[in-house]
This record gives sequence, structure tokens and C-alpha cells, in this order.
Amino acid sequence: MVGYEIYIRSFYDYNNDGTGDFKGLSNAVSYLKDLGVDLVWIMPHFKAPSYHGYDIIDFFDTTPSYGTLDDFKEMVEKLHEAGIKIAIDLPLNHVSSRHPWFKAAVSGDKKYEDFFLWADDGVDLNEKRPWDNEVIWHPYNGRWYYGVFGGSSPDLNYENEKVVEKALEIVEFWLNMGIDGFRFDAAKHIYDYDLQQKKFSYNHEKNIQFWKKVMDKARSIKSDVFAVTEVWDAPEIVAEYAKTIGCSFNFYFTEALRESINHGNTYKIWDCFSRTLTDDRGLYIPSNFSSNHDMTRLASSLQCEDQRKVFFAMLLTTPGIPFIFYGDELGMKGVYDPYFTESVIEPFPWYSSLSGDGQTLWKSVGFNHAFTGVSVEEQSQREDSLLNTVKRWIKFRKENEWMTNSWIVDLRTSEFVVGYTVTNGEKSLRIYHNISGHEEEFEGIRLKPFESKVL
Ligand code: ACG
Repeated sequence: MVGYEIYIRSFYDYNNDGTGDFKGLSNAVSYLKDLGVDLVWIMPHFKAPSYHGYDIIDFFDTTPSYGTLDDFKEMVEKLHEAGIKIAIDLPLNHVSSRHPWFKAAVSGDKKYEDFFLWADDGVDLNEKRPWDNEVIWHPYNGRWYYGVFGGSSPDLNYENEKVVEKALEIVEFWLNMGIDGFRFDAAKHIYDYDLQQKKFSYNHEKNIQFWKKVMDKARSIKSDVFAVTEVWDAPEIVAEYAKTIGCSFNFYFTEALRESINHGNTYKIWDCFSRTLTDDRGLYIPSNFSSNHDMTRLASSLQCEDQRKVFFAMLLTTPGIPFIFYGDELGMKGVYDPYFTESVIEPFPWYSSLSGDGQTLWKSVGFNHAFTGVSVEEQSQREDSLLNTVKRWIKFRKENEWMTNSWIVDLRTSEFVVGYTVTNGEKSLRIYHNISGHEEEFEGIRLKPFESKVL
């Protein structure tokens, strides 16, 4: 299985208002099929005030500019007809401060007050979240509420069983709409504040139990439901979640490969593969990925096309379910800025001129300008383009479906070459990648600059 992350607003515009929509994605299924992906993850599509959609106002409705629930259903059908599964992004940790539950809570409705977390005596109102020093408590009318992702997204209180019930209702609702699975947003944040100690602290065990409950519900509706957790943390913590849920994004893969390829030294790749891909008990499925909407795009961190090609070769020849962030296969650029995250979710460039049927233009482009070689039109024409190279590796991957449930053995590296065997206990392939711009020989195998070989 090969996954593809899509931001609907930027993907394909059906009704010519400049904004991508469900009907647009329905219309663009042939591109996905031709690329070879068979699972799409769509970023949040619920009713929400922001462009990114992670601050939800209504879990049971869609962002109006994307289309109606019927358009959503039709999109699911179109994807299914093409043999493509769909997973929705599910931010259950928090809601928008404009969500009716929060509005009821601040207007004194006791039932909904308990849907959120309020500071009592002894809470340090200046406490900051650990990774970037942003505050986690926010004032409202003389009281303070908890919101790890900012004042506009108050956290839900999962100590309250009623909130847990709501979460399960949401899961049921969308599975009944025909979707195949979920990306569990902010999975390590459901319980991230210790109410006894009164301080920020991840309770991984409790989080995992929560997601297990969600999965039990999901499996009771759809036995083969797909789920991937977003736990941006050390590989060993990520693995704990994956073992229960089945699959977790392997953040370290993205970070390590970029660093190794940029520095021209395989050490980080060796460290990453040893720590995340050599689990020979096959306890879980890692999900390696090219980049996502929370980070600098692949093409902005690997400047030359050959470096990107070797990255994709590794992405598609390692165990698990690889994910491609829309446009990375074209070399779309974008440097992440936490205060302007639009920079990595620019319109998908269908045409060299950025004009034509389906082209979205909801924002002005800062990175992916017209006639820069990054469009589907331009990339399709060049035989050795990044797009065509990625397609060939996806084809290879589809011919070797068994690699979804596989692991790595006999990992060996030189300064510039990574060699490993991927196996599922029955089948195996020996694979080599030269991450340097010069010829290399390793274990008797000659490799051209940035060449990958599968034996
Ligand atoms: C998800 C979504 C994101 C979304 C939210 C909230 C969550 O993908 O788009 O924000 O719904 C943290 C969270 C993640 C979160 C990102 C943005 N992503 O854990 O769930 O922030 C460290 C921390 C991580 C942190 C990361 C951020 O540990 O927790 O992610 O930094 O940079 C090594 C270390 C690892 C370390 C990294 C990076 O890998 O092992 O621990 O991660 O280095 O240093 C959206 C919007 C926001 C809005 C919100 C409501 O984008 O603007 O506020 O919605």
C-alpha cells in the first residue's frame, strides 16, 4: 500500500471558485491512479473557521467550500471505484473556541463546562508547552482554560466519559459514510496534563488505552479499518503507540534521511533504520513519509533533484506504508513557518502556467511559481523527471506488496552507501543506495552517483 496526503483546498477546483473541493478530488482520481497510490489521507475536512481545519466547529459536517456531505460520499465512491482507500484526519484532542460545546461552557452550562479543563488553585498559568515555549493556559472572563495548541483550540476533557462517548460517535459517523480509516491527530496529547501534579506531562499509557478504545469501536464497525497515529516523538515512544494501533508515522525516517543525504554521510540513516525498521517480530507497521504539512517540504530541504530521487527510492524500498505529501512527487517547495503554515500547503500545480481546469488559486504562491518545472504538465513530459522516477518506484512497490509487513536485516553501511535486506521471513530483497554524487563500490556492487539498486 502507498499513501498520499492531500490538502483539499489546494488540490483540484471543480466549481471554478479557486478553492479545491470534494468534487475536484473526485475529478482528479485518475491522477492518483496513474501515480499508483492506493490510500489517501485528507487533511481535516470538517466545518472549521481556519484554513488548516484542525479547529473544528462541527464534527458531523463539512467545510462548506469543500462541498456537502453528499459530495463527500460521492468522492469516497469515486476513490473506491479506482481501488483507492480514504483515511480522514481526526483531531479529537481539541475543538475550536467557536464550537457550540465551548460556547455553552463559557456561558455557564455546567454539562459543557466539564467538557473542558479549567485552572484551579495551584496551577501555573505561565506554564509553557515543552517544544516551543507557547503558553497552554488561556484567560476567558476571569477563568483560565487549557489549550495546548493555543487559545483558539481548547482541549477536550477526556476524564469526562461523556466526551469519550462523543469521540466514539464521531468515529462511527464517518465510518458509516464509507471511509476506510483515520489519521489520529496529536495522538500523544489526549492526556498530556497531569491534574494531580498540576503540570504538563504526557501519559502515554493512558493515551494508548484511549486509542485502543477508539480502535475497538472502529473495528466493530469495519473489521479491517486502517489507522495511523501522529506521535511526533522519539522512535521508541512512537513504537509503543504503533504496537497497539497498528501503524504510526515514522518521523525519524524523514529527519534522518534528509540529514544524511544533505551531509553526505549515512550515519543517521544507519541509526534510524536500526532503531525503527529492524523489528524482526513484525509487531507493527511503520509509516515512512516524504514530508507533511507541519514541516519544510522535501524539495526545500534537498536542493538537487538526484538527492530527492534517492530519498524516494529509500522511501519506497523500506518496510511499512510509505506516504507521499501531495506535490512532493513534483518537487514542490515550501519552507515551514509555524506562524504561516500556508507556505507548505500551496496550490498543487497542474499546469506550467498555473492556469487551466481544476487549478486552485486560493492563495498567492510564494514558492511554486509558474514555469519553474514543478507542474504535472512539465514533470510528465520529461522521461527522467522526479514524477516519472517516483512512479517507477511506486510500481516496484506495488509489485512487492509483501513489503508492507516486512523488516530489515543485514543492515550495512559505508560512508556513502546503505545496504540492507528487506524480508518478511519468506521473501527477501537486497537493496543498495548511493547517497553521494560520485561512483561508489560496496560489497562488490558498483553504484553510479545517487543510484539505487535492488537485487
Ligand atoms: C498536529 C497537526 C498540526 C495541527 C495539530 C493540532 C497537531 O499535524 O497541523 O496544528 O491539531 C506538536 C504536536 C503535533 C502537532 C505539531 C504541529 N501536529 O505534538 O501533534 O506540534 C517536537 C515535539 C512535538 C511537536 C513538534 C513540533 O515533541 O510534540 O509536535 O516538536 O515541531 C524530534 C523529536 C520530537 C520533536 C521533533 C521536532 O523528532 O523526537 O519530539 O518534536 O524532533 O523538534 C494545527 C495548526 C496549528 C494550530 C492547531 C490548532 O498547524 O497552527 O494551532 O492546528
